[in-house]
Amino acid sequence: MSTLRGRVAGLPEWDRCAVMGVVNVTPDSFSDGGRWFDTAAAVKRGLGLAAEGADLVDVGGESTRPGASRVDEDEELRRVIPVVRDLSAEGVVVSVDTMRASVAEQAVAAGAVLVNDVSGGLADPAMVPVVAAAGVPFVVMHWRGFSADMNSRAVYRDVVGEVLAELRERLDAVVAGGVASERVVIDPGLGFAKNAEHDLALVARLRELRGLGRPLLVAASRKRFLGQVLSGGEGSPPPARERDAATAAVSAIAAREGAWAVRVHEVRATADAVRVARAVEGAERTGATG
Ligand code: PMM
Repeated sequence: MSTLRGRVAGLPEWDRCAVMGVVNVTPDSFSDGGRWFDTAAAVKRGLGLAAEGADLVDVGGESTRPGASRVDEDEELRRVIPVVRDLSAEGVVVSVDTMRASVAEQAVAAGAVLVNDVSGGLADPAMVPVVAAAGVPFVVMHWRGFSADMNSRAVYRDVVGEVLAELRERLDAVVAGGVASERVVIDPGLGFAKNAEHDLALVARLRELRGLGRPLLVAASRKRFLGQVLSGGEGSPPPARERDAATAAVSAIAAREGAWAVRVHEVRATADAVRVARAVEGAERTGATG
């Protein structure tokens, strides 16, 4: 099934959908903000996620929740770099979640092996050249603009078709900019300039995104669309921290649809979900008749 999932040059290969645990070193991230807002606590959290089964740990210092304003560069560096350094030194496979080339560059120097840019290189013109020069894998997410006003850009006639076309354009641009295509991961950017209906359509049709020929990262964890699904559109949605079972359900779906990795805040249930998906894949392959 690795043909379905694809391989990312420069990273370990897992025999199932990989689990990326999230450490947001921010005071305001919508789902876990504030809890890991100092280096020691963030490192401890990252090690805990790895112990629970995270294959990679994604460290970010800037909240991208809808309406969020930007953090300044020095502050982002101060939050992220020591956490990347300490986790890498402990043998954790670290990715850095940043839209800034300077942060990506210093994080790679501190041990990060993957750059996860929610803007797909659009926010900072220096990002693609930095990633190309560093020779590290790069996550290109579907993005239509900064969080402050992204909800106004959630307008589509055919969300899957448009996300596919816009991702293809970014993929071509980053490859033209010198990033090896074998190192590019694509991501539909659930919740970024998308409403719940858009997010669900994308989850339903993940397989079509695999048509871009690159491994797929899916990051549904605790997002608004899950809150809306759980509230049934009535009453207030459950708080972010009560959306982990729903997140694990999406992880199982994504793994079955051939996602290369899922990015989650709570690792344990998703680590189980991707293993169940692998076992089902195995049964499918051997054509077990029971
Ligand atoms: N979402 C968030 C942050 N980073 N990275 C990728 N590749 N894809 C995403 O969808 C994504 C991301 C926002 O969620 P958080 O604040 O809960 O981490």
